[in-house]
Amino acid sequence: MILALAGGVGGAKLAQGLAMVLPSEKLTVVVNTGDDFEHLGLSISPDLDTVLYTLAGLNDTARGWGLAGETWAFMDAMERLGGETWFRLGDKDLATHVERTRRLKTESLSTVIDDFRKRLGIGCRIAPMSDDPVRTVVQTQQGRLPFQDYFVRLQCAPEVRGFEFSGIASAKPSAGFIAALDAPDLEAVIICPSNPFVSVSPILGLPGVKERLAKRKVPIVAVSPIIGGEAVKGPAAKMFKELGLAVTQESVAGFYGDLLDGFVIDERDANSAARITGPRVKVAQTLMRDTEAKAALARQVLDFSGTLRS
Ligand code: FO1
Repeated sequence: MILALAGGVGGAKLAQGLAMVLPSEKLTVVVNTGDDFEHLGLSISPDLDTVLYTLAGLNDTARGWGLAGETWAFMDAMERLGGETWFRLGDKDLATHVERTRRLKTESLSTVIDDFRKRLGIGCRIAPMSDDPVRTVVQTQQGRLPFQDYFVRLQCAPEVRGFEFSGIASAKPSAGFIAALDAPDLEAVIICPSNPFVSVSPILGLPGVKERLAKRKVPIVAVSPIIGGEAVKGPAAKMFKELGLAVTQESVAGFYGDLLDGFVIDERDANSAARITGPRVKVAQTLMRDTEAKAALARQVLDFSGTLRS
């Protein structure tokens, strides 16, 4: 069994690759919920929805979030009424949020997501990292900002000083996450190319997760979200700079520290391999432009993790 840890777009792409090359019962994808928030009275889980829509083949690849073929009548009507429109909820996407919000009154997020993924025809397991609320807060030079305010409303403009994950100390990993961490047939943990600060950190920071990982003698392999000094998508590179770190593969590997057995970097950064101490390094084509590239990277990551197994 392979456990993949994922945030938004980059994480969803590799998760899709893994889902293409593994039998569905051999894959569990655990997803960050630190980006979740309540908006217009609805429970929004952006990373879970990105993973669901991508694995179902329903995602909008150009925009990077939401559903393909989306329409915006709800947002237009909201604008006419002077309502909040900075966070755009498409008409089709709205159904996900309305139905999730209704069901969360009596069910856990895990149960709702498991049902959604079955209804969307997804074979592998998808679990939120936790059923308890964890909310990422970005510490910036403009003060502390809830994640979506920083990310969408302010377009990641404020300079970052650090991060908090409100609620994490009392949050428990979800049952699906614990089951994967403790699975007797666990073969490897793959950290997808998601933002280390805001997508992967909350998952690894849940109480007991690092301890459970340390007990398992399975390879932990991260795929870097940085290529040639830039993030493929999102503010990861900007965050590294603002936190006083070089935007390099060494910085990404350094962020994960002792946790990693393997680290996958892009061909463009091949010359940094020699400077990475600690994990074994694999150089691969990590830019996932199409489904073939996602499957090819997934295969290489799995083969690499196989060579790390003692
Ligand atoms: N990202 C944006 O940049 N602008 C939006 O208006 C926006 C709306 C949105 C609605 C539903 C959803 O599931 C995601 C949405 N996202 C939007 C993406 C999302 O907020 C971020 O990409 C993630 O939180 C970062 O991983």
